Amino acid sequence: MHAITDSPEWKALQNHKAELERTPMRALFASDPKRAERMSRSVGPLFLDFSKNRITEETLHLLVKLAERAQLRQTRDQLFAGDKINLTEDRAVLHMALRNRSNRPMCVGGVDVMPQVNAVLTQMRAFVERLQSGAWRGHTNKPVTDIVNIGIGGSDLGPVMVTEALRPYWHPRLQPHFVSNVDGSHMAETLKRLDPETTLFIVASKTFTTQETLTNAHTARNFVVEKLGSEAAVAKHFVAVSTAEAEVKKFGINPANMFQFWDWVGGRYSLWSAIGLPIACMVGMDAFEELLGGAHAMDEHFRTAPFADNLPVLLGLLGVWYANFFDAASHAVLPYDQYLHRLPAYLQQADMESNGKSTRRHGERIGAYTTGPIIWGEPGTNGQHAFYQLIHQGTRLIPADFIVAAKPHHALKNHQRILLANFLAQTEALMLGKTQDEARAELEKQGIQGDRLTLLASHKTFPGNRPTNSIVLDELTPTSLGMLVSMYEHKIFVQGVLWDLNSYDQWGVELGKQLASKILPELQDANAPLAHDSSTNGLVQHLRARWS
Ligand code: G6Q
Repeated sequence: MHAITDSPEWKALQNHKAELERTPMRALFASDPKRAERMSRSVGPLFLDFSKNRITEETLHLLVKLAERAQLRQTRDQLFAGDKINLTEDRAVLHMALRNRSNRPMCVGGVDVMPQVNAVLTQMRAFVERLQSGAWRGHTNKPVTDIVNIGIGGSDLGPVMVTEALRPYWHPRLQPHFVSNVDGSHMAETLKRLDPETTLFIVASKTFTTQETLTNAHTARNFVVEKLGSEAAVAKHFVAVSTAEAEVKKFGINPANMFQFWDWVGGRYSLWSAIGLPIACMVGMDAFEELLGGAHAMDEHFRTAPFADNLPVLLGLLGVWYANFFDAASHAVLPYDQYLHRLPAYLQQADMESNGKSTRRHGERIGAYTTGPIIWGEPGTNGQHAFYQLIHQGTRLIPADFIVAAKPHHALKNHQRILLANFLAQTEALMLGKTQDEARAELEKQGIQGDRLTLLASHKTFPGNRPTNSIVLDELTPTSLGMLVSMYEHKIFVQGVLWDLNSYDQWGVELGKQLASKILPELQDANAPLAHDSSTNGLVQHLRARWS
């Protein structure tokens, strides 16, 4: 099969880029007072202004043609139809069914999955209501005050990110904790602060075989049994979320306390499933269902809106534009919202695990183009005092998404005004830059002259023309958050289609799972023979001598 880079649409974009290079964004704005109006779109409470990008209407038109060439429409239809588009794992990709609030049938292998989805939602509601009301009691008959989610990767990052984002909705009696790392300090530090009598552990693992999660879960189990003096306590202090009932039973958790999901839900797309249980415990089932509703509204938009008005399609195409035509190696996610402080880490997994690949769907190696960018970021305004220097004046082009909620959850109006002013000022400055003449004029006003003026003017010049998307939520609510996350999930899908990737497997993750289990016995037995490279052998010996 031909690579997308051989298509006339790709060539047309290359030529167009060469032409466009002569016109900076500054000039595009100056020549068209309606630019922002024409390059903004709303879906419910989510507003996207993508006018501060190095594009014209022609660019958009050519990018949409590229999407057509890549068969985006057909692949999107296959996705929603439950076709097994995850070819290497022979699975459908249907996390949209988990939040399908319309309840129209969605099928995998000809079977409507909605009844199972709704049954688990009902089970979750009953559990969450008992937990929040205090009806669920621990072994010593006390209500739960602390919830510890034990999971890693997709069974951790989504729940943490959303739970943190929805902090204003937390139940007042409950505190969440998330233990993911196998580094014992993560569990040890968490357990130090917990009373076993009032703690509930949620063991979250799709496969229920992940070494880190099972190690942490066994440690937590020992803690409960030891402190409460009875194996019977496990039933009151442990629930599981998994696709693997037999493994859950083996661990000793009663299947009645197990919340199920299915193999057509990828780990990093699973926060909408029972993997979202810690979220629901903290914010309540109504708010959790609002989160699902927001994501569903974005699914419907993605499924039906024309490409030129379709937020995930637009964001996906803009990403391709910079990654492939401007050689942008990374993409920054900059939430101007402290509640969204884990969004960059969450999107790092969602995007990089999905599109960090170099094999095409049918097995050909990719040589002629780059795929998924490095995703990174931190909340603003903190980032401004750290890495924004490089975004403004570095030699690399770093497209960035700026995300903000107009209405805050607090009453500190002055803080919000300053936050919004910074959000606006940064995207404006990145677009406009500052010419050498402007820098000189500013310095002259301060009375600086001669060689010093020349030196400072060149250091205080900003190239500008640096692209940003502005994403504005009316307010950070379960609904708008659901929309935001679903928008990014579909953006990732769009890019995967353009790059001809299977965005839904993760062989790099599986490799990590295999490798450590090979070396583990060599740390358990100090005399085990070593047959690695000299560096690894040396490190094993170095560690053996210092540890245990
Ligand atoms: C996500 C990945 C990976 C996975 C973890 C945890 O898409 O597959 O991050 O979520 O490795 O796996 P389990 O849920 O099976 O423990």
